[in-house]
Amino acid sequence: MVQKCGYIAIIGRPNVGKSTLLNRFLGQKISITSKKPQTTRHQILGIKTLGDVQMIFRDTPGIHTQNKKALNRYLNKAALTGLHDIDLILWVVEPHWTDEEDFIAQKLTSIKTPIVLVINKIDRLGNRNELLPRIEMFKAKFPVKEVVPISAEKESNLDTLVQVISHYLPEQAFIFSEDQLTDKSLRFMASELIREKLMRYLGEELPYATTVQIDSYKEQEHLDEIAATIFVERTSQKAIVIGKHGANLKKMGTEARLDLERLTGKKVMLHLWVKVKEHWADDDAALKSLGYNN
Ligand SMILES: Nc1nc2c(ncn2[C@@H]2O[C@H](COP(=O)(O)OP(=O)(O)OP(=O)(O)O)[C@@H](O)[C@H]2O)c(=O)[nH]1
Ligand SMILES: [Mg+2]
Repeated sequence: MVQKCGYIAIIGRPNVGKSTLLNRFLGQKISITSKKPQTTRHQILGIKTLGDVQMIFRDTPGIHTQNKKALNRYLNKAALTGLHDIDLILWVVEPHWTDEEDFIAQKLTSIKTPIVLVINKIDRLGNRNELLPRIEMFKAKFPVKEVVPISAEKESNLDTLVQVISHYLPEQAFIFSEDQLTDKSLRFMASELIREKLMRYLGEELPYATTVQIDSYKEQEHLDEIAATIFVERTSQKAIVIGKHGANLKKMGTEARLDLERLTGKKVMLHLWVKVKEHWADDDAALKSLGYNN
């Protein structure tokens, strides 16, 4: 049996549904998602082996044009590095073109890797007849190999997308074992699942002032014990994260713990602290110490 195997980067502006697409491909949540832009902050590999084809997906942070802080620069770099060395790029868009698509198009012109344009969220189009003109519009804006309309959330047309992807993968032996789902450690997953709750439950701006560090992760046979620190930039933010009588922290901690129990299949004890670290998002050294390494 000839095996096919290759790397596929999922790129696009923030909030278009890249991580949702990855999770739906894999049938498991390995990349966190939220209604807010800039949810993903790291490159995350998700591996799917289907018969004689192994697809190694790389989820990436949303590419954006407001380069305000060191963290923003880090995110764009994490999204755009390594695009030369892979087999296929899935450029995910919503059914309309924005300035950020222009910015991405410009970044992609010098890259030789084949690009498939994935129009996500087609469930939002009121009328199916709107789809064709939009596909034509995208093709006129940027020459791509193929355009595949999908809805990640409703899992529509994902089979077609998988077939298209397989076509671009080289014949070579699998790189990962067939049952491996991601390259990330439980420690990383724990910090991400906590950060997902911050993205989902804190107000509009506050999530961007937070990050999570795992202080210790003790794996035991029936129980994993995790201690983690949530960093914020100011004391006033600390109070909001904790909430009245600790209510916010408790709610977010419980949800993260339940996700972690689902992931590990064990009981989890999660200890959460909140600390102030000024300017962590605008300081390269601080970013590095918090695990943002390019
Ligand atoms: N209606 C609809 N919503 C979707 C679809 N796919 C994703 N979403 C929603 O879009 C929002 C953003 O999804 P994410 O997967 O976090 O987006 P992302 O592109 O990874 O975002 P960043 O990591 O911030 O770059 C979430 O609220 C998803 O539920 C879809 O097919 N249809
Ligand atoms: Mg994402």
